[in-house]
Amino acid sequence: MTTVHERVDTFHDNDQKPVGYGRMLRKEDPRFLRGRGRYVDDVQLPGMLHLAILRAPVAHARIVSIDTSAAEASPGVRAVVTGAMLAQQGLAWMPTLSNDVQAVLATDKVRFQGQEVAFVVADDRYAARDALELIDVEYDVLDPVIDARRALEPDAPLIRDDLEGKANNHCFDWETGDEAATEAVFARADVVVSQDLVYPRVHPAPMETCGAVADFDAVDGKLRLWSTTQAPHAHRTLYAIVAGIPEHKIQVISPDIGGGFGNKVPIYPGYVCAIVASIVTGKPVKWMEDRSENLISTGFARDYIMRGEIAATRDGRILGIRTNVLADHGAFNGTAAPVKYPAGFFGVFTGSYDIEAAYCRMTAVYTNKAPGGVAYACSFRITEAVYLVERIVDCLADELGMDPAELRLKNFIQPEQFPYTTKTGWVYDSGNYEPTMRLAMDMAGYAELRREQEEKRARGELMGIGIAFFTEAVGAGPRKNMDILGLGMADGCELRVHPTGKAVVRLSVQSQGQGHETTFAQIVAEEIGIPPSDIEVLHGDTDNTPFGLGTYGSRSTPVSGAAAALVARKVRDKARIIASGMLEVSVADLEWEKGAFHVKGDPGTSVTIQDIAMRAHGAGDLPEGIEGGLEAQICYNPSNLTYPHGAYICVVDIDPGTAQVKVRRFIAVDDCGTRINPMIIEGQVHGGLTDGVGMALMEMIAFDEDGNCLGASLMDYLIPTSLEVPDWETGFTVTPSPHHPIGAKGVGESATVGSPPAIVNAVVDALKPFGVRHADMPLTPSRVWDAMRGQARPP
Ligand code: MCN
Ligand code: CUN
Repeated sequence: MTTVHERVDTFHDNDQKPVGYGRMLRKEDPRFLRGRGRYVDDVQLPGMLHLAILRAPVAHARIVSIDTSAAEASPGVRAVVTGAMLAQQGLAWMPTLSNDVQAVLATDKVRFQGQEVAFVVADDRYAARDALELIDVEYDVLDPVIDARRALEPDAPLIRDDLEGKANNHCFDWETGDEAATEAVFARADVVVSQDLVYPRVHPAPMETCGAVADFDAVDGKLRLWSTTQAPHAHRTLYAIVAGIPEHKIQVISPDIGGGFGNKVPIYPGYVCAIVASIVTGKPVKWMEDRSENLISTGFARDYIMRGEIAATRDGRILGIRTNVLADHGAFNGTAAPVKYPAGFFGVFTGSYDIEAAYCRMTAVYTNKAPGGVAYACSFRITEAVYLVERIVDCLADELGMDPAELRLKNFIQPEQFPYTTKTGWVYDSGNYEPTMRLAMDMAGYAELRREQEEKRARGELMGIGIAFFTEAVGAGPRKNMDILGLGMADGCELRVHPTGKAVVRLSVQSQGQGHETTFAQIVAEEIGIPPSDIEVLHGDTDNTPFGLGTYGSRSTPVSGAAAALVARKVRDKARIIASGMLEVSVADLEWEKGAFHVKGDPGTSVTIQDIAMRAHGAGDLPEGIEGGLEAQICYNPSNLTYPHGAYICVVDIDPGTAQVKVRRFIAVDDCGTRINPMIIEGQVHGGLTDGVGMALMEMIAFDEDGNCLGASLMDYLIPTSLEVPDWETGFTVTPSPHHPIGAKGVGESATVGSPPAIVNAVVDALKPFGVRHADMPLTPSRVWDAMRGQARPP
């Protein structure tokens, strides 16, 4: 349900009008809706073999011996490979995206349940899986470290004894802000509130699991790899570095992807195993993990234990925010984040507020759990940061006896303060927070909701209203301070207009369901007036697209979107010169009107972009110095991130008898600057809000004390369905980004970032009559029940 009237052109693309931004059905949907998507598992190559991975049954153990003889003798088996065999080729370990190393196959120890130990290549998937059962591994089981707090105890078992000189489970320390200045504002504050918070380990759980088909051609030395990757170019460079195969001999193809949500950013051992298997057997090899493998071994998200502190004056002026974080990185630091940001963009934990000082100290540890860390629509850890600040602001409101909306409105960064440099050094490009907040309050009928709540409380009914306001930093990023493994975070784009005026635009980013084939065609259409249906978007194939770092951190629109607009403008500039020749006037005498140039003051004398395309390729002279063809390419280096914001309000009812939380209403007002396709934006927001309900109320990857993963299937790892979510009420404001060529900001992760604190704030608000000030996610009935009874279960 969209409650706010929109002033955007609604159009039908099949009218073939020169159009750009606006609602438009997705060009990719006809194939998806008809089951014609082409996913990695749809790739079938002649003679293709199948690979299955043997995984560690325990969380921490020394490998004593591995006997593969029975497996090798099993029918249909072509090869059985262990870590020791990979070690002989120097391939047992690979670099992670955070300058750590990760075992491709374990050689010395297994360090988390589900870790890759050996693989079998066989004629079919069944033979491969059957043979796994025949591999005999003897383990010497060690005590595991499951709790991050335990990891730092002096007598804790050492997990990373592979790292030279490593004597403990410490992964990294990081700090940001000014400790002394923060200390000073805390010392003079009237009110200081602190709260311990846990953002539990969750998992993106995309519909399609991870997989790859590797095809190494020994004759031409070329490796073709179809894989579920959100960043095909970055992956190719890493394979080139690890395997020593030059980049022009590697083609990474990322076909249709059934959801990524950050899960498909890292390089997984399975991809490398498939490559090795193809080289060893000389055949194409497919590896597709199953759901349990995906849940236990691939990139998790969050797992932050946080203490938040907030200092304020008695009348509600926020002075400072301080936080201490213990980050659980699992067995290997496989976090995907720019090198200089080991904690991702957590530094934006000062939120949307104009405060005097801030400080964060973080310690990250290794534990016997799967690696990962940055995934699940996290905007590089902004999810954790926004949860922290929006929870402690609510705790402060509670302490001050102030309305949480009023407290936020009182402390917002003001529109004239932008660009605003936060106390941790982030430069927010633009924002206008109060109208966004007011719109959400109007849509919710905030005052009326509070009255209703009062009446219900008097009757003993439990109703809660929760607010969250967020600012995100998306569009990584300026190359001066952002790179992943030395690769600057820029993106290329190439646009070619064919003689008949149809076009193809090639991107370095890769859609996992966000609708890029539609929205990038719209960006180009807006600039050169060719209808989106005449513009083909190509992505996900390194041989056919320009280099760039890929899709995550909601960076496609901020970075590639800018590239697409600018490359189209380059083409238009050339078209203008050709038009001046065709109309025999000077360039200065031409006026552009979407899709055509006409002579100033004479709209009847014009040439369309299609006419120009034909002339660019056809017979007849071109103006002096102009080459034939109509195409351009660009590499876009963003000067800053973009900072979308939003105001979310959640209304919950809690059954006092069962402690079941029902999200009755959810109002989401998002500001992502210029909106390219409002329908797609709404879809992104709906999806993210649903994720938020999952995280706030249902989802958690839990472990028992031995390190057994208790969330290894969708029976145990609960994700929301349409039954658990309300009809979303969405609205928007538009504050363009001043440095982005079309003023657009990212939106793909906004709702996942903003919704969990709104829901938790609503639940805590509902539980106020019980004196509850905080309860940790996921707020399952048992946790809510415990909170009502004044107990807290360990996370
Ligand atoms: N958009 C728009 N106008 C804007 C901003 C965005 O019309 N001002 C459109 C874009 O054109 C694009 C979509 O919204 O079609 C998302 O754009 P953007 O915010 O740039 O995010 P990305 O395209 O980079 O997508 C990445 C983001 C991330 S990081 C995760 S995680 C996530 C998300 O997208 N994973 C998703 N949304 C997802 N949606 C689907 N269906 N599947 C996933 O795996
Ligand atoms: Cu953090 S999940 Mo998205 O950036 O691919």
